[in-house]
Amino acid sequence: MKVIRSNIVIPICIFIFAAGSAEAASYTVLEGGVDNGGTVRGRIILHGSPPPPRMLTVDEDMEVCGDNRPSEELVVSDTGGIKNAVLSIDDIQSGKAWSLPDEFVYHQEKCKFNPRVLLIKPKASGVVLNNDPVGHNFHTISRGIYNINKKMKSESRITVAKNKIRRPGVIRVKCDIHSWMKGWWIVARTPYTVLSDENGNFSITDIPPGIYTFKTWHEKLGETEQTVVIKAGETTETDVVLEL
Ligand SMILES: [Cu+2]
Repeated sequence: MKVIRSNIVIPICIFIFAAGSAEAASYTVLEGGVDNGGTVRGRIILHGSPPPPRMLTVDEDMEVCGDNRPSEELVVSDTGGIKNAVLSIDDIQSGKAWSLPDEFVYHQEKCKFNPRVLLIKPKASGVVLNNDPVGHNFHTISRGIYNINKKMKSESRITVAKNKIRRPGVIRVKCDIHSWMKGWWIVARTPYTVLSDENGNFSITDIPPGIYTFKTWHEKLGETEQTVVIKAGETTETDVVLEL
């Protein structure tokens, strides 16, 4: 398999919270899948040494929530790989089937959102669980994608009905009782949307050949875009280096 490598250093100084255009064409799944598609893979890497994790003060419900804890806003491996970056190609109108579920599950456990970054299929329904024996106040912030601000009793749930999440984009999640609780919901535009793993690795497969915009998003490091060329049956290797 031919591998095309491009190493790109992109300094980041702007944090863009909102998602891009709301009015892109909707995505169509090709029956029979993508024949002889290409792959883009690589690593998301932090430039330089990571700072020590910021410590979060746990000052409510400590008997359930536990002690002060390191923030997970920037998780970097020993070799500099960045976890929980979102990599996507949004400008594909038709292609492979979705692997994200039609119904997502989101947890609050020991006063922490799990997972920290959740990928969601457009128009998916879902459930938010409070698994803790204390109350939370589940609060989402977005530009009209899905906004809710609701008290949750201990061991309770909120149901998110189908179509309540209106469009792709970024939704910030917080708890108003426990100020350290933070999370993100990323509503994908296409199935060509993945998270980097704990070593910063990612792989997006079955891409129809073409020239696309390859996007990265990270909650702390912001957004980048670059052009990626996908050839039939080939792998394009792209490492993205982000700066604090
Ligand atoms: Cu809470």
